[in-house]
Amino acid sequence: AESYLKAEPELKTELSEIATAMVMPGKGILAADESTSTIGKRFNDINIENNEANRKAYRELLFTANKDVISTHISGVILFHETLYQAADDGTPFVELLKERNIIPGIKVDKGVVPLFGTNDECTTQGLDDLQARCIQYKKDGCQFAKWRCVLKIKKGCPSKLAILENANVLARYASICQSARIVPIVEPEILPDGSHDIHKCQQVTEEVLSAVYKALADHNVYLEGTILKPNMVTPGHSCPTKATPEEIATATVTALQRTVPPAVSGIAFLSGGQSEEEASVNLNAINQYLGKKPWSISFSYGRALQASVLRTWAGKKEQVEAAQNELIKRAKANSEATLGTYEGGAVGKAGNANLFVENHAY
Ligand code: 5MM
Repeated sequence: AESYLKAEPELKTELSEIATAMVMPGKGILAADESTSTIGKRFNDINIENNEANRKAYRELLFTANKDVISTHISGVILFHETLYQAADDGTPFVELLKERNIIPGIKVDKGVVPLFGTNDECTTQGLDDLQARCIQYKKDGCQFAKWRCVLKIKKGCPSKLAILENANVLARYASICQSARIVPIVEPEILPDGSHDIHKCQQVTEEVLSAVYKALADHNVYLEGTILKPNMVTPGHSCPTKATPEEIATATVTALQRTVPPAVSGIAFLSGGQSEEEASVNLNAINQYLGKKPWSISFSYGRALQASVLRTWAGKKEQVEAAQNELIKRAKANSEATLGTYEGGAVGKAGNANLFVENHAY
């Protein structure tokens, strides 16, 4: 107990410093942690074979985009296990490439979603068993933060109380283990956009889910200043006939967060959830422009909304690498401005307003 008390202030300082750097105004996170099967789906769209060499070439493209520009807009990158141990063609480990760019390496530590037996196709996320040992190793290997994604669904009778409680608890247990290994947990309870529900329903469910998550984090003694929340924006369901403006999305999203996320939390980094690249930027900008109480830094942790144009432009061709990197820079800059509420719109890339929605994105 004595050593715990002695270590505690230093651990807290370390965690809150990492978390603060991850959501520094003007910067956000590139979610490049697609598991092998998920990157396979992205590669399939551009007719690329899903093999190790192609996965490495693609991630090298991302991490070697113009050094000065990328380090101004991107604070951290979430990696998949395989990527953490890969190196560029010239032998430089990817982790070193990121550190040279002042980008914090992070790691996806969940092992994917699994069904919750006895529910209406709801799920939980696995990966707790050896998590402590993995986190200790990842910290040694340069990772300062981790990510764990849980998935909740809106449909008749869902999300159930069981799904809400189970996912809140597993996120809290994950967060506690990460912090014990000096790793900042990104807590991601994603409510999928599938469905025809309206924005009010999404807001109500988001509030219910987030309050359960913060109750569980408190029960598990998680140090909130050393955490980042990665939530969905509050939007109408994907097939809802009534669309919402960025201002309506901002109002509903910030209201839900105000009601449920303690001010102690260092930052909020939204997922893009199948929004088009431009929508994800414009909505984040509207959220940051929204006049109202926002005691956290509000940023992005986008996967599809930072990579769709990059993938389409690259299409596996060496001669397209630079053009693809420029697409990444374009999106990173737009989202960087959106964290400051100064994005004026119009930085449309190759994927433009293309809908990046993937049905039942639960993998
Ligand atoms: C980048 O995709 C992440 C990894 O997914 P899998 O573990 O299922 O392969 C995913 O968790 C992602 O970080 C979040 O869904 C946010 O990404 P989007 O595309 O919604 O911004």
